[in-house]
Amino acid sequence: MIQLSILKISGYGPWTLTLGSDREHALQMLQASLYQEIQKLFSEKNCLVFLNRADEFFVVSNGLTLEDHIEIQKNLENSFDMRLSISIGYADSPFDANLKAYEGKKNEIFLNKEFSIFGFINGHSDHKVSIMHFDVENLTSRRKIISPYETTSIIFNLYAKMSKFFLQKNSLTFFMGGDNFMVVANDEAKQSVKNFIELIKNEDNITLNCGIGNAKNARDAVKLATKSLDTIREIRDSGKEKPTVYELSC
Ligand SMILES: Nc1nc2c(ncn2[C@@H]2O[C@H](COP(=O)(O)OP(=O)(O)OP(=O)(O)O)[C@@H](O)[C@H]2O)c(=O)[nH]1
Ligand SMILES: [Mg+2]
Repeated sequence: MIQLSILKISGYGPWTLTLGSDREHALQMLQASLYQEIQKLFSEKNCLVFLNRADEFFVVSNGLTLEDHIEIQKNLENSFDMRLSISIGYADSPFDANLKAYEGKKNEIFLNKEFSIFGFINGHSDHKVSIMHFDVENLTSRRKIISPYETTSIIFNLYAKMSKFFLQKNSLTFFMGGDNFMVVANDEAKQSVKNFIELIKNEDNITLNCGIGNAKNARDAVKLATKSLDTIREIRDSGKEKPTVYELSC
């Protein structure tokens, strides 16, 4: 079971227009500082925030109650002039949790009207979260022969393929920076990882490594996913044959 909280800036589009046309630098600074604060507030509560198109944020919020969300809203209201809505959903698959959150907002199902919180909440639970951390093998050596922008183009093409592939498995992919991607996964996605790695090897000649982490909250799952990825590197660097996928649970 995954609980997702989707934060969106309220009335952002019309408000940006009020800044005039010399606004892009200001919007970029605002979005970056908003992301910093949101990641800080949620990670302190053992969640992890995934940046979605810069003005929207997906939080894997397993274990978080309505009171926790209200506390975060109060903090954000103190720090920023703008308001954010939070849509919460939970389901067996990450994609369905996103649908529930969407439905809650669309149908104006309020969990708390004063703080613009919509949807359905599971709160305290001991269901598990699975995160897959993907990384390109030896991107550094490619960068020696491919220019920075061409490298970006390759990474974004990979992102598009990964998002499409894992959406078909009802899972959600996010780009984390560099050559790193994380998938908020269900069992179906985990079972298809080797197929995806093989597909990308055949189509694009890119080798991917994948660390998987399973835990009761997102931050622990991400920690274990990254630890799994680092374990693949350690096995490789010790000269032994490395696995392409490694999984840890707690
Ligand atoms: N978001 C995120 N970015 C990372 C992480 N580790 C590295 N990076 C980024 O990824 C880039 C590439 O680093 P690596 O993946 O370690 O380099 P590599 O040459 O591909 O080496 P291997 O992955 O070990 O084969 C770095 O410049 C960072 O920008 C991480 O844990 N999270
Ligand atoms: Mg890499």
